Amino acid sequence: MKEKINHDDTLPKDHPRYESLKYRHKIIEGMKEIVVAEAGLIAHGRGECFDYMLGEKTNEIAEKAIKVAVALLLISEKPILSVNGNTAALVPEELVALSNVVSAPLEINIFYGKEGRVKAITDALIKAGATNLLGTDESKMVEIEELSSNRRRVDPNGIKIADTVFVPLEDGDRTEALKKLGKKVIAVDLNPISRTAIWADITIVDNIVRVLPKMIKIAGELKNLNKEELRKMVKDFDNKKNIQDILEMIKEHLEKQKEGAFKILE
Ligand code: PTJ
Repeated sequence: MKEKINHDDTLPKDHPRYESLKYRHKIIEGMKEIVVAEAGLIAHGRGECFDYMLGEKTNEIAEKAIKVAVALLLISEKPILSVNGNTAALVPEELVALSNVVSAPLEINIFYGKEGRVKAITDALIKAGATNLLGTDESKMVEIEELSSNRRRVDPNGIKIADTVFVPLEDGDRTEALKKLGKKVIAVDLNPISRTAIWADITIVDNIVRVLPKMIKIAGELKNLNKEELRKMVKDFDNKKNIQDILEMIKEHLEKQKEGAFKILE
């Protein structure tokens, strides 16, 4: 076996799974730098599995949720973008760009509180151009009582006082706690029936690596609309229907695969 198999530069660009392998390797490299938790590899694999069932592309249902999510960020008084290890490894520059375009600070908030991880994630985001970072000074954190995991430790100027929190790739308990505190939650989760997906106000069922570039582009467009139009988009959105539509779409996609998947053999 070739050495350095984990390095991006050894991946042949014409490999049929190049994109997928590229992000897989980012996660592995991120784990070596302790940006990504060990469990982050498992979470990524679970995401890949759901992505297959979505055809590994952004569908029109997710596209609509993305648009409404951007509208909500733009009308919020104190929006915050929560960052964990996986997102910092996969899409650091895009997180910074979205933060700038919707004027929402990035807050590091991790589930696995291994020593040195906050610093490693801080460094990765600064390298990607971040200037407005919260959640970096562990001595200043306050607690969300409704939560028992490490995610209860939040920045007093960030998630604690936020009205809207963007939570990409989340484990199960926080969205429920944030909702009970009266906050709006936007989730990005490839699993449409995770607890996070179900509890969120707006669930984008798509891969974070495709979602962020779209959000950045759409934010540029929606910024020109007046707040009333944006409010109406948010008010008209039905997250239960959104998730049910995605589940229907997955069923249809799998049905098509019964025949379609074998076309590569012809
Ligand atoms: O960095 P930390 O310590 O905050 O930990 C982050 C992880 C992701 C390890 C932690 O939050 C965790 O254990 O999450 P779960 O419970 O595995 O849930 C992650 C969810 O994200 C799963 O439903 C996955 O399907 C989904 N997911 C994984 N990769 C992606 C994704 N969703 C969107 N885009 C992805 N690339």
